[in-house]
Amino acid sequence: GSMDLATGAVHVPDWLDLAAQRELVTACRAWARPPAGLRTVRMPHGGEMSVRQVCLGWHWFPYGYARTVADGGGEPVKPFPPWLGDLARKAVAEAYGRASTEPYDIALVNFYDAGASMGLHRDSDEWSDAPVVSLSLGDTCVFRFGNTETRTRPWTDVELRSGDLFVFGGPSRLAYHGVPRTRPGTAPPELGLTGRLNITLRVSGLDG
Ligand code: MD3
Ligand code: FE
Repeated sequence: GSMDLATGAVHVPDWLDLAAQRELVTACRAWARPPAGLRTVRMPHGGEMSVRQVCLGWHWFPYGYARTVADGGGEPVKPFPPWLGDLARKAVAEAYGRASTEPYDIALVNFYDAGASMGLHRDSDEWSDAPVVSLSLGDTCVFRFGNTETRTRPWTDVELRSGDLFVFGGPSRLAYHGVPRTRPGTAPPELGLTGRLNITLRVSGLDG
């Protein structure tokens, strides 16, 4: 069954069966290939994120979106396939128990190797309040869900496992969150995946 972590933050463990997980891993591997493939995100003050990322539909950079790989070679970003939008609406429908007609048009795929982590942040670069859909594949991680006011406590740590769905909408849409660590070696062996993948599906609120 699903669990509400906060209003609008719904965790559905084991939402994807193994066959669906394998299909998504295969798709992520294809998206990771150049051009406009996997890249290291550079922060404006010179740091690099330990998580590597590939974008579909819109290219994310700190702090905005573009149609080309702004911090790479300027290649056009890969298209967002319609089936991912269908999957996002189905995820929202099942997590919230109501239909979704939101125009999902962005996928951000994060690749975590054994030492990778993501600091506490808010996702505020989208011009839409549509829920963010998160799908986890591979190694288990510790996911930290904070509050909407400060980057400090209170927060709650939950484990996200391969196949889990999380939907973040309503008052949780702008909550601070991060991934302090993964648990290397915990991926289901049948996936043939080293590390962790997270796919977030979003509505840009941008046109075209
Ligand atoms: C809560 N990704 O890509 S997924 C991100 O596991 C990101 O790679 C993490 O944070 C990951 O921005 C966490 C869970 C998640 C995603 C988006 C959210 C939680 C969220 C947006 C708003 C609130
Ligand atoms: Fe985020």
